Amino acid sequence: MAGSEVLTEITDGIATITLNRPDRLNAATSEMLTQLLEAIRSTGTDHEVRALLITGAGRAFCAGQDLSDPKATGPSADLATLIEEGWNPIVAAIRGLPKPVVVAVNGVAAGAGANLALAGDIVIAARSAKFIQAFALIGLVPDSGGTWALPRLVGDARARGLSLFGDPIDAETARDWGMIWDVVDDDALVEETTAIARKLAAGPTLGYAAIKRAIDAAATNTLDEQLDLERDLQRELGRSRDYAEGVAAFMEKRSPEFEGR
Ligand code: T3D
Repeated sequence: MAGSEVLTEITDGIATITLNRPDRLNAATSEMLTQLLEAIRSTGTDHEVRALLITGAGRAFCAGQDLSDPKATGPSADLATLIEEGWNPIVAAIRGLPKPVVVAVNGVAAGAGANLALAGDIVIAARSAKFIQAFALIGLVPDSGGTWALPRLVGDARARGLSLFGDPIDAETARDWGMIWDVVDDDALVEETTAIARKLAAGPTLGYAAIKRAIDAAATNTLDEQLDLERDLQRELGRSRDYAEGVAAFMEKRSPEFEGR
């Protein structure tokens, strides 16, 4: 499948979605955001797909909103509409997707591009990648979930510093601060992230969906509510074929063959 600005390829249960405006560092136009949302939604409902892998073409992951788009900066620009119709549904779709989303940050991730990356479940950056909360540099507030995700990931002090200064942080600092899962050498990024996506695509998809849901719910639940949610999710999972297979494989001392149901 191919839109011109977002490419989608499905192989071995993995949908690889590539942001594809490399000459603009994959800065997003409204058209690109529409294509990205469509790619996430359609692969999300495709039963053959059990993991998503999002990356960027060329030397950048994504430089955020395309600032040369008159819709973003012209006299009639309505940033709320751009965010409401463009970035917000994408972040919500990734967070709410009942499948694991791996993000391969192949280069700089700036502005909404950084927060798009942070919406993923497992974020792996190339060693040369950088994360920039560039918003304050142009008089804006971090969007696309940045003010929600950053304090949770790196704590209040670092979230404020990153947002107020807009300085780049390198991939190793992002990992050491708990912003992302791991860093790999640039030339190993594709291989490593594909291996991770492959492992997740062969895993217990319903269980993964429940893990995503429970961890997200913990952001607002009380402990009692969370205990109830875990109980309810476990009740459902206890009836799944993958649970039966997981237990059988353990007892038989073999690797499980999960089907995602
Ligand atoms: O505005 C709204 O709609 C509200 C929503 C806002 C969400 C946001 O994302 S706001 C934040 C927008 N993004 C930024 O402010 C980042 C802007 N880009 C940069 O700061 C730098 O380009 C980078 C730090 C990302 C990379 O720097 P560098 O030196 O590696 O590359 P470069 O030379 O700056 O960029 C290469 C080309 O990409 C260049 O074009 P040229 O000179 O070759 O014709 C540059 O203008 C273009 N480019 C990079 N980012 C954007 C962009 N063009 C349009 N929009 C961009 N965001």
